[in-house]
Amino acid sequence: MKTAQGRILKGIGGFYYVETEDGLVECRARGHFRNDDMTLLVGDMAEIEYDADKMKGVVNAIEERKNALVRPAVSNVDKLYIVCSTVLPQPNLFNIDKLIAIALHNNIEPVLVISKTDLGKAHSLREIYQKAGFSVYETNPDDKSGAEQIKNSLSDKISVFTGNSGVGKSTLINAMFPELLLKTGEVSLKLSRGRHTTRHVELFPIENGGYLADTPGFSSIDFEQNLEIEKDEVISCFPDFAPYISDCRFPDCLHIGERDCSLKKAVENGEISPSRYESYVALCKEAEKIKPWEKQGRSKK
Ligand SMILES: Nc1nc2c(ncn2[C@@H]2O[C@H](COP(=O)(O)OP(=O)(O)OP(=O)(O)O)[C@@H](O)[C@H]2O)c(=O)[nH]1
Ligand SMILES: [Mg+2]
Ligand SMILES: [Zn+2]
Repeated sequence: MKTAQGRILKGIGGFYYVETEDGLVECRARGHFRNDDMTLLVGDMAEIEYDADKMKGVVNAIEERKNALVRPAVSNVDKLYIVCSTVLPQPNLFNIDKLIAIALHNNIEPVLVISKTDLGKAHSLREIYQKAGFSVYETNPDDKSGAEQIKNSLSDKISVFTGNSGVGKSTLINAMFPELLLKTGEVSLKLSRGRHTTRHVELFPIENGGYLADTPGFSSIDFEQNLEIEKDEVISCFPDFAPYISDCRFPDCLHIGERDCSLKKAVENGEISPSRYESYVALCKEAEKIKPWEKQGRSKK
């Protein structure tokens, strides 16, 4: 038996596939993980014991996580690439803003990727998110430079691609790393929805260091994911609002119904995009509804 430390690259049917110097080792988790109600995640650094001839082993322990996302289920993430298409499916700004908030709350850098720029205009999306201070990339299959720029932004990090089913996550990853030969699927024209082609999260090592993850997409309807924070913390997930919130009349202003609110003035003046503000208000409302027992940070468990 050999011991090693390596990253979990995928997990399927109760097996975890851990990267070692000998290659990918198929591991089971020791029973105590189940007893502690702890699920291992793709992205975890695992301590394993394995038989190098059979390439099978067990995970004995995992290192403390930097962060953990629920959906997609992946840990130790540095950058979250939120992919949205100009059309087919239509972008949902609230879901984008929620994903950005989830990323920031977990100390992850959010990045916006606008796909299908051959089918529709990227301009208004780009403007909203560039103005808010985030990195924005554009891609389509005929534009090699977009994929190239994104590829150059990946090194030495764990980068996760998320977004609706059918926006083109796997297509983009194939454009950057053709050797991966990821499966892609047509979008249903009738429903303007993807077909959930990617079925599990998988991390791929990148030749110059770092990893990238393809993940299963969601549809706008089943995108249910709570931010799990207090109402007064939501504002910290909107760093673009920070310059505008010091002059409100009330020091504890939540910037929703109050008078003389400098954030609302910034929206009226066009300094903040109305959709960003609407998402903020909607997330505050959601935070109010979450029950206290749902808030217990699952993240670091
Ligand atoms: N015209 C156009 N089509 C694209 C573009 N990107 C992806 N597609 C097409 O969109 C469809 C869905 O692409 P996928 O890469 O499978 O989408 P996905 O985001 O991985 O979807 P899931 O795995 O279901 O989450 C495929 O038919 C792609 O060929 C693009 O930039 N322009
Ligand atoms: Mg896919
Ligand atoms: Zn205010």
